[in-house]
Formats: sequence, C-alpha cells, structure tokens
Amino acid sequence: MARSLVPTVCPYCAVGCGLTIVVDDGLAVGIEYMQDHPVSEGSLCPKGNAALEMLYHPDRLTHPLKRTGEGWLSIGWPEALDLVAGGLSKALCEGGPKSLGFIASSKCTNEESYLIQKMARSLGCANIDSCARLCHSSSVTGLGRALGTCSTTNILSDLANSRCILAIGTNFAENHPIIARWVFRAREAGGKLIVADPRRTPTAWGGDLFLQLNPGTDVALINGMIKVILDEGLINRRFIEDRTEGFSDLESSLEGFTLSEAERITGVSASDIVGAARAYARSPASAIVYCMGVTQHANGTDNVQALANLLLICGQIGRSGSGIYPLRGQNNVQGTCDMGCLPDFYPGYLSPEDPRTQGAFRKAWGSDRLPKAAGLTSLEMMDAALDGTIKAMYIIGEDAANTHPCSKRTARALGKLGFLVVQDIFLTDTARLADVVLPAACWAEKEGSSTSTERRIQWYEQAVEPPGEAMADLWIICSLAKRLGLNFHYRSSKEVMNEICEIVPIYRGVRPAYGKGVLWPCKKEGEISILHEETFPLARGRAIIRPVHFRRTAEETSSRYPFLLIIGRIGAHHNAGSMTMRSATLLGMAPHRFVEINPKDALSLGLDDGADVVVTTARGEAMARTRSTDRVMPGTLFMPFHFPGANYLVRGYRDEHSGMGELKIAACRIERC
Ligand SMILES: Nc1nc2c(c(=O)[nH]1)N[C@H]1C(S)=C(S)[C@@H](COP(=O)(O)OP(=O)(O)OC[C@H]3O[C@@H](n4cnc5c(=O)[nH]c(N)nc54)[C@H](O)[C@@H]3O)O[C@H]1N2
Ligand SMILES: Nc1nc2c(c(=O)[nH]1)N[C@H]1C(S)=C(S)[C@@H](COP(=O)(O)OP(=O)(O)OC[C@H]3O[C@@H](n4cnc5c(=O)[nH]c(N)nc54)[C@H](O)[C@@H]3O)O[C@H]1N2
Ligand code: SF4
Ligand SMILES: [Mo]
Repeated sequence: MARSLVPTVCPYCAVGCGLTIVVDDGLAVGIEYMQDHPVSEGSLCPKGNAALEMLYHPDRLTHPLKRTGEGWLSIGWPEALDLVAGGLSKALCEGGPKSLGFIASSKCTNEESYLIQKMARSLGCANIDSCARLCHSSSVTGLGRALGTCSTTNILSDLANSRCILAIGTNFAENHPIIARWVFRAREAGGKLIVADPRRTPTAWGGDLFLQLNPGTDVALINGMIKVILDEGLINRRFIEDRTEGFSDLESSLEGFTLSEAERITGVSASDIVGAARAYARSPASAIVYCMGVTQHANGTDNVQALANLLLICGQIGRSGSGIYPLRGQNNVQGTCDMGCLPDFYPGYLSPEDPRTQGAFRKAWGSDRLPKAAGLTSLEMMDAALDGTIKAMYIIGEDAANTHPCSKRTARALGKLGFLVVQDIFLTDTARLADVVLPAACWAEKEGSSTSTERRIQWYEQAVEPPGEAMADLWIICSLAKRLGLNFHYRSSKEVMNEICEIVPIYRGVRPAYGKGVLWPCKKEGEISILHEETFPLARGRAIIRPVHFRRTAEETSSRYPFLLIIGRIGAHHNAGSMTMRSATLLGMAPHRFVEINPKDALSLGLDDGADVVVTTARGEAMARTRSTDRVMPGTLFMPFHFPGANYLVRGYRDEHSGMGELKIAACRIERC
C-alpha cells in the first residue's frame, strides 16, 4: 500500500493544533508538522507529539463486551446493539423519557455530538450533557448573561496584539502550551503579562506581575481592581454609556469596599492590585485569559461575571488585542456545546422554551416528542440515578467515575442504574461499571469535524483502520437509533454536517475544509475573528454589568483538615489519563501521583522530599509522593487529578447558577503512610 499524508487535528486540547499523520502500509508511522497551520504554525506540545502512541496500545477495546457476573464476554455487534436498544427501551417504557440519561463526549466529532443529542431529544429526553458541565458551565452561564456569547471573543493569534494580558486561573504554559507562543509574542512586543494563581506555575514564571491569591478569592481580587479603576477615573465612560447596562449598580455596590479588605481576603498586596488594575485599564489593548481556576468553584459564575464587569467598565472588548478568552479544555468541547449537548440548549444555544426553537427542530427532525424544558445536568443525573428516577444511562467517552466530584457517590449512582452502556476506546473505571461496553474508533480512525476554542471548525479524514471490530461513534449511534425506531440513515459525517449547516444558525455557511478550517459565525464578507465589535446579542444589543459580592464558598479548613488542596493539571497527562497513561513517552515524563507541599510545611510535618503520604479529606483519601516546593504557599497543597482516585477527595458542592462542582479545592490533611 502506498505511503500517504493525512491532515488531522490533535485529539487532546482545545487549542486545535494541526498535524499530518504519515501512513505507511495502512499503519500510522509518524507525524509531520503543519507549518502553515494558523494557530500552531508547525509546533506541537509533548501530548501532540505523542498523539499516535495510544493508537496501537494493546488495551484498546476491540469488541463489544457484555457483563457476566464479575467478568466480560466478547460479543458481536448485532447482539450488543440489541442489548443496548433493549436496555434503553425498557427504561423508557417503565419510566418515560425522564428515566434516561445521556452524556456526550468532547472527544467526539461535531457530527457525532449532534447525533447523540438528536437521539436523546427525539426520544423525548432532555437529560443530555457533556464534560462542559465540569469545565466551562460557569462561563456558559456567566458570559452568556453578561455578553450573550460564551467563546473566545478573539482568535488565538490576536493575543499577540494585546498590550496587557490578565491570565487568571489558567496555567496555559502547561495546559494550552501552543497558546503560550502567542502570549510570548505579545511580551516581545512590549506587552505585559499579569498572572493570578495561588500557585507559582510555569505560566507565572513568564509573567511581569504575579498575584498569588488565596484560593477561592478571585471575586475580591477583581472587585479590588475595579475599585481602583473607579477611584482613579480609569473607566471607559463612552463604552459604558453606549454599550452596557447596570454600571451605576456596580458603582454603588462597591462604595463600602476597600483595597485593604481586598488585600486581607486575597493575600495580594494592595500595591500589586493597584499595579494590575492600572496596567489592565490603561493599556490600549487588554485581554483576559482564564480557565479552571476561575470556573471550578461553587461561586464560578460570580467569578466569570466579575471578570466581565472588569472588561466592560474598561471597554476592553471588540477590538484587536482586546477581548476575553475562556480557554476551552477538551479538543471538541466547544463543538459539543455548539451542537446542543447541554440540557438547557438545543444546537446553536437555542432555548428549549422558545416556541421558535421547538418549531424549527420539530420540522427539521420530523418529531413531535421533543422536550420543551431543560433537562438534568450530568451531576443532577447522578442524583436522579441514586433516587431511582433515572434507570438507564448511555455514556460516551467520559470517565465520570474518575472525573465527577465525589467518586464514591458517583460509583454508587452508576451502580444503582438498571442499565448502563459505556462507549469508549479503553476499559475505563466508568466502563468497568457498565452492563455493555461498546468499542469506539478514535480520532485518527474516523472522519469528521471538531471546533477549537477560537471557534475554528476543522475537518479530519480517516487515516487508519480502527482495531478489531471497533467502530466510529457515528456508526454506533446511527445503528442504535435505527433500532430505537429513529430515522438515522446517515451515510457519512458530511451528510450530518450538511444538516447541521441547514438548521444550526451559528454554523450556517460552514463547508468542510482541511488545514486552515473556518471560524463560526460564517459571514459572506469573510471570517469574523473578533466578536462584539459593535453589539452584543442581548436585549437592546447591550452587555450587562451585574454587581457580585465576595462570598466564601470554598470548603473551610479546620484543625482536622488544616490544608487547602488544589487539584489541577500537569503538562504530561490529560484528564483521567486513559490516553496519556498509555503513551510510553508521556508516562515516562510523569509516572506517578505527587503532591506539592511548601518546604516550611514539609519541615514542620517532618516530611522529606519524595515521602510517601496519604492525603485525606472528609470524603476519602489518596496516596501520593511529596514534592517540597515553594510553587505552593504554606497551608496549600497541589495534586494533579490525572491519576485515578483524586476525585474521591472532592466534595459534591455546586454553583447554584451553573451546576458546576467544586472541583478545584478541598480541605485536607497530609500524613506519612
Ligand atoms: N496537559 C494538559 N492539558 C490540558 C488538560 C490536561 O488534563 N492536561 N485538560 C484540558 C482541559 S479539559 C481543560 S478544562 C484545561 C484546563 O486548563 P487549566 O485551567 O489551565 O488547568 P488547571 O490546572 O485545572 O487549573 C488552572 C490553574 O488554576 C489555579 N487555581 C486553583 N484555584 C484557583 C483560584 O481559586 N483562583 C485562581 N485564580 N486560580 C486557581 C491552579 O493553581 C492552576 O494553576 O486544560 C486542557 N489541557
Ligand atoms: N477534581 C477535578 N475534577 C475534574 C477537573 C479538575 O480540574 N479537578 N476537571 C474537569 C474537567 S475541566 C473536565 S473537561 C473533566 C474531564 O472529564 P472526562 O471527559 O471524563 O475526561 P477524559 O479522561 O478526557 O475522558 C474522555 C474519555 O473519552 C475517551 N475517548 C477518547 N477518544 C474517544 C472517541 O473517539 N470516542 C469515544 N467514544 N471515546 C473516546 C477516552 O478514552 C476517555 O475515557 O474532568 C473534570 N473533573
Ligand atoms: S496544545 Fe493542545 S492541541 Fe496543541 S499539541 Fe498540545 S495538546 Fe494538542
Ligand atoms: Mo475541561
């Protein structure tokens, strides 16, 4: 067979770097760099460079599996699909659509995500969600209310045009490494980088000003900056008057708030807060870049609204170099949300309660069973499984047992279901709890599109064959839907994309394209690389400033649990690790769990560097090896969440606005084991 070069997109994070797979004799034998890619320009981070390593791992699922007591039996596709259709139909007959739950995967293509929510809704079920719940649901709610959209307002390369970048709760140097190239280009041109994080991360090393705030105190920090901007007259009055509502409420809400209060709550010196505020407000083009340190708190939506207030009073939006970047996480989480894998939005962020949405989808899908109200979030689905309302779940490419908060409770919820089907490429801890496991083809083995964090829709072609009898998610979903009586006779993902382009307004005009991709919204006059230049898609076209007050929502430390544990990421691994732990290169870079502890705390507890310890919270415990480092402040610890078991430590507390779990911090103790 001939040697070929197949253009594709990295399967890990939402930067959406392009690469080319070298295929020889049907095997993926290497990668070539895509020099003309608009975002990565031929670069890849260690994960992208190692992306092929998991393809041929012997742990890949190759056949459908049926549970037999404690073991598994390999079965054929007809039997597997009959079993799954039977399990879902039984729950549907017994309890109606509310007894089903669907979790879509941000590892799937847009076409696959579109079809899974179409399947759920065509069965009358509104319980459809995705990993976005645990990632940027606070942004979907917070930015949605403030700006009317929730995506990066400017394209990634435009960061190079910013003269001040506030990076808050993001460690992009490790987690979106290719973005760092654009940020550092801004610095080379004289721009300032301000980093706000409780840890001195590799991102902070490259900053001009580092605000090491106490975990969970971002609202106080941002309100402190806003206070300085108000007091020093640094607001953009014209922008406020022409394009926003609610400014006077913000002004009066902060009348009694002082910088010394901000300093006391955050632990950041008043002079640094003043420095950050002046730099952000005065620069001709400022950008805010943020991620999980902002969103994954029980006050995540407040954090996001506070950031929106800051940018709106300064008018730092809608121009080159000025905007906000809620950096999306998984390779296709933006697309999964665009496609309506959210319980409160149909594709294109259309509200289920709007009769026009109902009318459009009823006509397009030929169904009169479509849900007219929002369904349950993925975390609420676990509650409903526990109380017996949800009887069957279909989980595609999400390792909920490891990535939802409070793993003990999640396992109990999944164990209580009458029927669980998991569709993945490896036998994850979630798959181990299933009645039927369906083997999926992964990105290099299928075709379709994904949408990166900058709204760039990119296509990839199938490069190689999937292992054994593994099949593309698109084929599996369609085969199952047909057995459930739905008219899912799609022959290719292009056919599905054509349907998406017809009925999802923000994808109108999109046509498959390799290499460069296209940005949504597609307009005849060319690509829209900057959103909100003139208006906001809200009533009266104005953005909404809404005062937020600091609330202490983070779990309090106590004499029993005296440390605050921060749970986050490292460069070598991805989420629950199903893929990166199966790459020899990446596993070699980070082979086991560690916990960072400040040298002063390590000394007072008599823990040397590399000591085996157990970290305990009120929910559970996890073993780790210490790293004594002043990256973390005294009283705080840091642990990566990639190694199984981390989320036994996390509590089930949620943000009332978005349903986001408190995934970033937990009160804990640390002891030698
Ligand atoms: N290498 C790697 N890259 C990834 C991923 C991965 O697993 N590994 N996952 C992808 C996904 S799904 C996502 S969502 C993104 C996440 O990317 P990031 O959000 O960058 O990842 P985290 O390390 O979870 O959290 C970021 C930072 O938040 C800080 N933080 C904790 N508490 C607070 C707080 O109260 N306030 C502030 N300001 N900061 C706080 C942490 O110290 C940490 O440095 O990364 C994507 N890219
Ligand atoms: N404590 C704590 N918890 C967290 C976080 C945190 O920072 N702290 N972060 C949260 C965030 S931001 C996120 S995004 C979630 C991530 O949570 P998950 O989405 O559960 O994380 P992954 O491990 O990336 O799971 C993706 C799964 O998809 C499978 N997969 C890969 N390709 C394909 C494919 O083509 N088809 C199918 N069917 N499956 C495929 C992989 O094997 C893997 O099992 O975790 C959340 N949980
Ligand atoms: S930055 Fe993200 S998309 Fe780019 S190579 Fe790394 S993991 Fe892949
Ligand atoms: Mo994420």
